[in-house]
Parts: sequence; C-alpha cells; structure tokens
Amino acid sequence: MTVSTIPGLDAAPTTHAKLLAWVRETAELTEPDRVEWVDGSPEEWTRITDLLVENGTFVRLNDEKKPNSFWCASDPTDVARVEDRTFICSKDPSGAGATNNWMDPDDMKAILTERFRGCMRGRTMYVLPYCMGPLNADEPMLGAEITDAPYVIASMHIMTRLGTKALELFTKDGVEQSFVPGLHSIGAPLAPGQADVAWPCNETKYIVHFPEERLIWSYGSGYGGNALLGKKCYSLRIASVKARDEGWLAEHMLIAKVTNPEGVSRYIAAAFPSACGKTNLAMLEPTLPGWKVETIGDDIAWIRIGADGRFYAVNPENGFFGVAPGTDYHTNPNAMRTIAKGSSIFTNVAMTDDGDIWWEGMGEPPAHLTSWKKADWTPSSEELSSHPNSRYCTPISQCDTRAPEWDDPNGVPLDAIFFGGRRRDTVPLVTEARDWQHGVFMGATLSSETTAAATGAVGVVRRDPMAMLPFIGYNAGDYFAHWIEVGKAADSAKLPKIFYVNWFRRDAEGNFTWPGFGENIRVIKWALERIDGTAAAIDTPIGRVPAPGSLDVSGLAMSATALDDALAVDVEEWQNEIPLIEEWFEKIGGQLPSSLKDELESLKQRLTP
Ligand code: O2Y
Ligand code: MN
Repeated sequence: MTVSTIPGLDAAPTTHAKLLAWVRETAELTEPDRVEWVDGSPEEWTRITDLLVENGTFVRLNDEKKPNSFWCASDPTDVARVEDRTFICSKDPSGAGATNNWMDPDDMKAILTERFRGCMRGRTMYVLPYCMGPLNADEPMLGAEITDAPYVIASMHIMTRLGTKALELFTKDGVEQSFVPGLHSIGAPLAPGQADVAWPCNETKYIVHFPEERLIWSYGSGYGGNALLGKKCYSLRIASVKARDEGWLAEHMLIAKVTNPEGVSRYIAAAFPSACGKTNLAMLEPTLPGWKVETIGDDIAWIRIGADGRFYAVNPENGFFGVAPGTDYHTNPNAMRTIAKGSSIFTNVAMTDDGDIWWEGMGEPPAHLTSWKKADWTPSSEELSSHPNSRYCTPISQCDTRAPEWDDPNGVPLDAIFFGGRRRDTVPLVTEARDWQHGVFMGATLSSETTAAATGAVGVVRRDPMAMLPFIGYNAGDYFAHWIEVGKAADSAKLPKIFYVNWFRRDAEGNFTWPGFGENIRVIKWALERIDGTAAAIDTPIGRVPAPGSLDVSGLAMSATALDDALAVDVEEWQNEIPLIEEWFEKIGGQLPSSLKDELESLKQRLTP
C-alpha cells in the first residue's frame, strides 16, 4: 500500500500543516493498515475499550463491582519504567549530564528509524492530540502522540485532556501553535494472517527524548510512563527543559490544599520518589480533628512565578496512575472511593472470580484469584497475586477530595515544598531548611531506597534529587543551578518554605518509628505553624527539627522513645552520609553550583565536634 492509499490518512480533522506533515511522514515510515484520529469522546472510549476486550487485552469487570472498568495484564517483561533504556539525546553530551543516558541525536535517530520502519504493519496508527494542564491556560501545553496501542488511547482518555477539544487549540486565530510530537510504537508488526497477543511489545525498548527539538520517540513498551507520552516524557523530561529555558519548574510533586480548623487554607507541594506515598499524601484523611486535605495532583507539578512574585503550581494531569498494592480503605480511602466509581483501568493487579479486582494490602484475600500472570492464585500461592508496580488509572473528576481549584489554569500559590525519601535510618521525620539555598541542597542530596516503579533492584539507597533522578531532561548540575535562580527570581519574602520528611525511618528492631498515612497531617501542621511562626524548632547541624512538645502527638499511641527515635539527628550517621554526598556531587561534575558546594562545606563544619 502506498502512503496515499492508507485509509484514514486524508481524513484529518485539522489543517495544522506541521501536524499533518508529521502524521504523513510517520505513516510512510511505519506503514500501518489504517490511520485514525482520536477525538476523546465517550463513544470513542466505548469503541476502544470494546476493541481491547475483543483483542483479549482487557477484561470487562463486573458492572456492579466496578462499572465501566477493565482489568488487564501486561507482558511479564513489560511492567515498569525502563530507566536503563531511557535516553536524553541532546546535541552535546553535557546537555544530558551524568545522571542520564545519552546518545548523539543523529545516531539515535538512525537506529530508531530502522526500528520504526514498517513497525505498524497490520495495525492501526492512532493520532492523539492532547493538552497537558487546563485547556483554558494562557499558553495551553499541547502534545500529539502517534501510537499503535489502543491501550494508550484508553489510558490517555483518563490521564489527559484528549481529542477534539485539544486539537481545536492547535490553531489559534489562524496561527498554528507549537506542540510536542511523541511517536510511540509497541514494535510488534503483524504479518498477514498472524494472530495477535493480548499485550504485544518488543523485548528491545527505547524511551528517547530530543530536548532541543522537544521531541519524544518511544519504542517497544506498552506500559505506563514508557507509553503514555504525556506523563513522564512530556510533563517532566521535556517540560523541565522548557521550564529551564523559560524560568519555571516542572517537578515530580503532588499538590494539595490543607485547611486548618480555623478555616485557613494553604497549598503545599511534595516531591517523593516513585512509589513513596505521593498519592496517599495528596488524598490524605487527617486524623487531627478539624483539619482537611484536598487533592490537586498526585504526581506532577508545573510551578511558575506569578505577577505577585509567588510560586503557583498547576497539575498537568487529568487522572491518577497510582500504585495499587498497599492501597486500601485504611491507607488511602479516597483512592478506593475514586476507583469504586468505575471508569478505571487496572493493570497487573489480580482479578476476583466475580469480576472485581484485588491486590496485596486489601485485607483478607479471596479463596481464588486470577493473578497478574493470568494464573490461578490462592492464598497459599508463593507468588504475589499482583505485580508490585501494578496500577489503577482513574479520573481526578471522580475524586471526592479534589479541590475546586484543581484545574485552575493560574495554579495555586505554594506555601511549602516538602522533599522526602524512603530511608530506614539517618533522615529524621521532618527537618526545616534554613533558607531557599539550604532547601535546594536538601533536595539535591535527597536519597531514597529504590522501589518497583522502575525495573532494577529494589531497596537500594540512591540519590534521587528532588525525586527527579529519572525525569530531569538535562544536566542535573544545571537543574540545581536553575532551582537556585528561580528562587532568586521570586519574591524572597514569599518563597515557599522547604522541609525534608522521612515517613519510613525504622528503629533498632526494624519497626517503623512513625505511623504514617493520616497521621502525617501532624508533620504538615508543624510545618505550616513554622510558616505562621507559632511552632518551636531546634537547630541541628542538618536543619531545624521540632522542639520538644511542638509536634502535635495528641491522641497518638506513641511512646516518647519512639518519637525521639523518629526525630533524632544522629551526628555519626550524618558524618557517614558526607562521603556519599561528596561522591554524588563529584558525579554531577563541573555544572554543580558553587552555592551547593558551600552548603556541603557548612554541613561538614556543623557536624564536626
Ligand atoms: O509509569 C510507570 O510505568 C510506572 S511509574 C509511575 C507511574 C505513575 C506515577 N509515577 C510513576 C513514577 O515512576 O514516578
Ligand atoms: Mn511519579
């Protein structure tokens, strides 16, 4: 079939020349059987989910349990982000820096062009126009994904503003607007008559970003952040580059509104590494009477400086792609209520015999399940029923705790930024930074034990600066410098205060020292009272921690020793941390700002007896 005869190619619902040219060129390269433009309508959702059921990718769940919802299991080799296959192809290697995989853009394009050649044979090529963030933003953040995976369409229906309403913004007052093109293929062409599999993918994967061109190419994986290109690829890696160039921040942060019993509301953002509880905090049910938390976003924040010199945060997403295991009515009742309303996709969890879903952490397991590996599973099975990185994908609009301003195009003004990691030792429950520069140092040296959100070893401590290690689209040293600069560009009196939290510290017996979940409101309360100047703190070598009696533990069954353990700053442990930070800073190399070196020197001095 020559490109001009590919059905659907000429049925484009736009006159946007660059978009049309890119679609045509891609069809020429990938040779699909047909082209379809995605409109984002409810009818399309029904058609695509029906198709996915027919293909064997989706199983429709019991409408009485999870209405309009679907279960699916990926190929067991395609279950998480592939950091070792993720590339930043800047023109110069220093543009990617020491924390990213780099390849020359022309070399990468040569390799991938051959991978993409004919890769959509036997399949439909879908064109997805979408917008990250509100459609009514001054500058709507447009993207277009070309994909051969209908699973991506169903997921993007939930996670983005998708289809016609986004496409309308591609041309404004007759002027063609720029957009981020993202080419995605599962890399599994079908020969004539060849039967498909439920989760086609390719064992070779590439997740590639060309930052100067604001371009994304993804090959071989159909899963999550590898395939839904609006999420990590656009909203973090490409957006962080755009943000550097334009003076704002694209961050791996939840955004929440916190209201105290007096009715005073404040907005916070928090950067925790993948699968460290951002969604739980974004939907937190406070245990302290009179406190309320409302959700604005659970994974990504775009932070701009407003005309008044304050930081304003927008959530670019339209849904939650949350970690399933461990989520239940105890740990995150709001997530459970959100998915109970239906219209959700569950990937790599277990399915019950009556067409519902189940995962580890949901209480007593049923006597029989179908596991994420599509095998019979009983409570005596040795394997987990659900993959540790299994996910629910559900619309924010269904979340009862969403704040009314969750999709305000101007964003919400931030009062506090929390950095946090998963550390069994060393890092106390909460530490307040002395000032912006010290806070940036805390973020730049953030460390955490790895989780199942990415492939590779789990539980290994690594530096994860600002929880952005896998998502900084450029040189990490330049990224730290940019944080410092953005702080200078804002009104210094209105900068958010920075705190560093660790909900995961353990005692000598290996037990968690802090109960976490809804009790975390106590830490947030202390932080907000620090902003108000009403809570006391003591200075330590690493920053300020709650003074005795200043952290509200009323009604909490927690011994004084456990609280001391949670808050302790152990000088010896921190002295042991210094060589690790030095090693980290050496790795960052010449672009590391001198102000952060100064911070390290001051910390060393403060730790010296
Ligand atoms: O995208 C995936 O494959 C899972 S990773 C993920 C998904 C949603 C939100 N955040 C993450 C992450 O790794 O940070
Ligand atoms: Mn994330």
